[in-house]
Amino acid sequence: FCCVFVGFLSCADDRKKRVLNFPETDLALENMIPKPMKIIATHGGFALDEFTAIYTSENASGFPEVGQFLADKIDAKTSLDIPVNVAEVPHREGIIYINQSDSLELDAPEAYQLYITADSVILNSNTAEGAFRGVQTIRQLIPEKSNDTLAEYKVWTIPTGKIIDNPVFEYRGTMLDVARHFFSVEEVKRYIDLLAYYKYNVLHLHLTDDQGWRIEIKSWPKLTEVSGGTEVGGGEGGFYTQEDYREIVDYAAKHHITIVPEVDMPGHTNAASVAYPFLNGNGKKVEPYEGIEVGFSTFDTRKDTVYAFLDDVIREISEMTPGPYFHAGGDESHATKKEDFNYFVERVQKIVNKHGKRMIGWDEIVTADIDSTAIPQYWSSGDNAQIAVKKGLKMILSPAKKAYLDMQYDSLSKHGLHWAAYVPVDSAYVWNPESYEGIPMENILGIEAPLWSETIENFDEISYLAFPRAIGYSELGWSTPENRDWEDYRKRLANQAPFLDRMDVTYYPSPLIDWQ
Ligand code: TNX
Repeated sequence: FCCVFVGFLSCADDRKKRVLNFPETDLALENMIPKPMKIIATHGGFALDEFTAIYTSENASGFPEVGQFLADKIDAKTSLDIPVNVAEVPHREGIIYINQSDSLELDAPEAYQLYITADSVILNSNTAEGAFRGVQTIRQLIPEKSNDTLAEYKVWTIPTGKIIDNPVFEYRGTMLDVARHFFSVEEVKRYIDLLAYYKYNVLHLHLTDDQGWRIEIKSWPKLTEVSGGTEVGGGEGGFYTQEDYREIVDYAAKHHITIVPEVDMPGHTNAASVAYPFLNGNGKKVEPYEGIEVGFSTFDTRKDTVYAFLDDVIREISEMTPGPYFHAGGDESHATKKEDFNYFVERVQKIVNKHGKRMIGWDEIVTADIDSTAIPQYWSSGDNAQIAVKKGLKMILSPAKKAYLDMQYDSLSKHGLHWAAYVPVDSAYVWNPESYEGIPMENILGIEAPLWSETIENFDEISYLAFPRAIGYSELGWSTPENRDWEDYRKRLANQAPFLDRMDVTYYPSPLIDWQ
């Protein structure tokens, strides 16, 4: 009745003031992935509804953007239009505060604390990055469906309590091979949307291989003019202009995700040599290649012109890449003599460092005389991992038989390979990066799940191989071993289905999971 005379807001305000009778909640039983470090439930409810507003620290860099990101995601999920940092909104209650704070229980760049009471949600973090991770937790706590019996308006109940959270590993990545098959900027953005929700912080792009070169280099234009147009199986390929690449980097940065660019060398370089034959070192005539064999190509490691070329390539890519890493490949260089390989890796590391980046390389690089800033990525050789330990290096764990997203789930899988193993959803989850093959924790920077694309060529096929396994790797990278348990995980995973469906992700419906 009051609405008619004094307007909608004051009427709504009267309704809101009624105490809502929430059914008992349990924050500790929510389906959060990755599982937060510490959860204390207080069994009440916070009403996310049309009266909610978001306020952030306004002078702390990146915080207002994190607040707006949350508002946009709430809108996508609930159609609520939540104002962010709007001064005079009368009668708002049930506020979400996102505060910059340097007095957290944990002093770490991605740490956050979340206090949820009936009146407010308070998210504290020292950095916008930490706040962004905390926002993903809030997103995951918002139920898919509103409760329409609590009040005359729709209410999404967020369980009350406290969460203290921080990741175990500082590097939590996945890799997308855009060389074997090309994926568009839009497809990469969709992938980033999904990774961000599970608190990944790195996306490694495998930009070059025998079958194609995907990144424009202004000083060597034929790389993409000639070798951007080929891919596995004879499709049309594609490549990122420098503007496209910057767009991906910016989009990732808005999701607090670092792009790691990879130029794979000295092997896996047939496409580069097709464009510029002087690079070729295998003594054979180079032809475009659309098969999936590996190990036949190599740069000529003893020519100074090859290093002049690489200086340009690494400089141009590094200039567009704000993150600290440059991945120089180094795997399966079977057509390169051992001493040439080591010489090559040593010279390339100097070029990478000169352009301000830390070099990552596949585990084979450990035989070269690399310095302590180099990061081997363990994919197949336990011996190489032990050499890395002896050299005191930090490494990235991507053991193929556990962490390769392109491995088939089982012999019936529609896509994927199985040279390392079949990797069903439980096998992908049940292992400990903290104690893998006796590698000490201090030698592990983090984990990464690579998605090679010989057998996939569109987003649905990415989805089939990456999901749900990528969700499990996010938990292996973030959550403590005490907080990981297959039986508990498989229930939480089952409850990701509504989110994945809403995002149009055609995940593999593993029979090990009782999908909701
Ligand atoms: C091995 S893993 C490769 C890739 C293939 C992949 C397929 C690695 C460093 N090299 O060239 O795409 O197997 O699973």
